[in-house]
Amino acid sequence: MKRLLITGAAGGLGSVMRTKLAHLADTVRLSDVADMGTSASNEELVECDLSDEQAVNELVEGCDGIVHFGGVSIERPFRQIMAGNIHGVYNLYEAARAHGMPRIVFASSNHTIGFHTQDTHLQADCVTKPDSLYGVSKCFGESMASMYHSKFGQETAIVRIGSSFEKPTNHRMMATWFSYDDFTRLIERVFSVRKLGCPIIWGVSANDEHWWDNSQASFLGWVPKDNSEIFREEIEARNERPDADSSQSRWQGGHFCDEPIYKD
Ligand code: NAI
Ligand code: 15L
Repeated sequence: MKRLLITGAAGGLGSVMRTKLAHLADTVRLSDVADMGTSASNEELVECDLSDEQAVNELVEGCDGIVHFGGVSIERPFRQIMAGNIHGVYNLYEAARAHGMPRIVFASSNHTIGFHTQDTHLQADCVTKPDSLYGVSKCFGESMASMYHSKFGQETAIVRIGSSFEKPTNHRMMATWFSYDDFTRLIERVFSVRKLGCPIIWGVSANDEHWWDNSQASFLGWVPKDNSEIFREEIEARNERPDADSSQSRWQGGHFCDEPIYKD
């Protein structure tokens, strides 16, 4: 494609993926409210607050694909979540509608289903059970993707990311870890299949411990390759196993289930 937009480019995933996804487009447009560093020769940097409707409209113009990482990524007061994840997602989908409906990868989260117990195996069409205002905002994003698909034909890959970091850092992440390379290969498939639609895909590697079944997204031809087991010794040496009745052991969303409602 000619131009790929990556929002949230200053964040943990954005700063890794700006390099890993560079081969997908002639130009990669990067946006964030935070500092994105210096641009490589194939990059355009655009400072943009996702809650600014006009700015997002201009940001999306001329883009053939979007990887939407931008927004609040943990539990925060509602005002912040509303700006980044509610207004921000509305602005993104309206801008996409105005500019030829480029295919979108929406970074959703396991916190949409965090209050399912860890002994439950879930399909993509399971009932949501958000564990936080943050999780609720990601349910909103998933619903926006679905509505814009049904009404206008906008295509989105809704990726319910588990824990996408360099490596797992606790016992829960043995089941939720999603390697950067598996995520990269998933995004490559999303932009190469002829017809995408609006599937929900569990963003998780091929971990021995697992709670999520991706068979409903098998049409993508994406098969994760990495496995958190290679980190097992390190995890067990560094972390005590949490009590069986703690949120870390009981709920899929782990400690997000214990978060209070934060006030400004
Ligand atoms: P992050 O917090 O490191 O990056 C998010 C970026 O969005 C930040 O650079 C921040 O400045 C930017 N941002 C926040 N509000 C904004 C606004 N109003 N306007 C413009 N930019 C704004 O998060 P991370 O880990 O890189 O995650 C990326 C996306 O993936 C997030 O949407 C997160 O919710 C989602 N996700 C990540 C997971 C992970 O394991 N890394 C797991 C599940 C979901
Ligand atoms: C998320 O949704 C967060 O954005 C990320 O920071 C992690 O907390 C991840 O979920 C997780 O559940 O490990």
